Amino acid sequence: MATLLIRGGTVVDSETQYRADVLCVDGLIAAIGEDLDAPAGAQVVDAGDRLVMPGGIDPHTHMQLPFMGTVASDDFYSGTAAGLAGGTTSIIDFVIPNPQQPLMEAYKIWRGWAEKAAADYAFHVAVTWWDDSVYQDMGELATEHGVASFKHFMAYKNAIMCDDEVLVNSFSRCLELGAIPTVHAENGELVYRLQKQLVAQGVTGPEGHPRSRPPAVEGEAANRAIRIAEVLGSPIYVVHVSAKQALQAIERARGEGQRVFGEVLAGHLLIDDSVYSDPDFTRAAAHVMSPPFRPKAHQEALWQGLQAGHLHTTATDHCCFCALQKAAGKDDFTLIPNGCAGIEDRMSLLWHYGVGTGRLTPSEFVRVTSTNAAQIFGLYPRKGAMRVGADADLVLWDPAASRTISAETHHQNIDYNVFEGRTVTGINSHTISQGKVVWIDGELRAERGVGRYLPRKLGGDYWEAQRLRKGPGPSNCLVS
Ligand code: URQ
Ligand code: ZN
Ligand code: ZN
Repeated sequence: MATLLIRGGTVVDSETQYRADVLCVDGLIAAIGEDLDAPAGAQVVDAGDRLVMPGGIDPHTHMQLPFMGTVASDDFYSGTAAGLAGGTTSIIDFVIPNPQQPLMEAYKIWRGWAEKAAADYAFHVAVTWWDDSVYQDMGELATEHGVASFKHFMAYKNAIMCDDEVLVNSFSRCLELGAIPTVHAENGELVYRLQKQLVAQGVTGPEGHPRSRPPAVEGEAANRAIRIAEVLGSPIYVVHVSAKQALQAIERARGEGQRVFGEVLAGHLLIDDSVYSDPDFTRAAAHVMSPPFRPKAHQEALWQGLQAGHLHTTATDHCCFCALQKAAGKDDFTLIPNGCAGIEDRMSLLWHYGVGTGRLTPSEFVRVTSTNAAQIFGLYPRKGAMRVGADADLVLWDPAASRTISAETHHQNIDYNVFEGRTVTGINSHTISQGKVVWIDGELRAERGVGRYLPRKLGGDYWEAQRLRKGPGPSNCLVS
């Protein structure tokens, strides 16, 4: 029986903070209280002046994703291990079937890949095409495998892009199942047209990437997806909101009582589009991801959206491609594999730039790095909660300690770090996963294959609330 007692810390959850010991037995939180006794044989960690918080949940990663002719360089072991090093103890990754590929077939392939994970994981499953078999597979995935969210790429024409027919069919199916639809909101037709125009004008470098995906391209798609969900009466979650225009679409809908959730990446909160003007191809290409990093004004708007509660989760979209892989687009930016890393640095970045500046309280930090994602995606209170019976996934947080981010020292399997050189104050001295210390003062003790698949709860409070509402518009819903 593995027993760990974390003594003398300050527990921080999504609501409050208080001095308490935390006892973990066999991977679960067994007790939280003052002056707990250490059972015989227990490992005791003295928390000192540190905080004890739920381990981070990153609701948006792509470990070893086959994409744009290559495969993301962090796999389910190395990527989750890097997450543990930075205080993230669960991920929600993506099964992305090729068009015409059965969803169940793709799901089984991804499940196989994930068996090497060092931390717990769940999957959003992408709906990239439609016919009755997709309808059936969504039902099996939801009811038999606990897939409580389905992804829709509105970008990536001629690859995994969904048209409105797929969106309408799939959102309707999600509502029937009590699963939440999520969207990558960029108008893929516009991107395609702008890419062709730019290349024809001789713009082939990474500077073409943001010009082919201006903020309006994201704003249109976000609004369209939100309106479709409104008419169908389904909640909706917009991933990697990067532009004011998309945030405004969310704010409007939420102001009218529609259930819309937003996600923001650490990268989009901190990095602006000047990175694409770098004359060095490798450095500029390292920042090619979609949606792209935006002009400065968008970052402040995103912080305000996070503080105002219109953006609910922070993520990384961790999707690593090394310089050699990015070089595929040396002569044509549309061929640069899209994606950046972030899983190891998200927690410290959000603390340093969020709590450290007064934008977020410690409890709000817990909400946006862990609890909200758990509640939206059906993992709460197993994950994201400081309560007896929850998984013992925790971080010991030292608000006074600092580290400097660098590809030289990070554990991510990529030769570049988009946060290179930033010194952050507020780091995890320990990470506890399944009740075991897997990170302690710079030593990573990740174990290959101990990560578990997380089936998730369907429906939830907002489904019941949704069902009670009648009539057209946001209150409309398919009452069974
Ligand atoms: O679009 C995504 O979320 C995947 C393909 C990762 N790449 C990216 O640029 N965001
Ligand atoms: Zn995306
Ligand atoms: Zn993604």
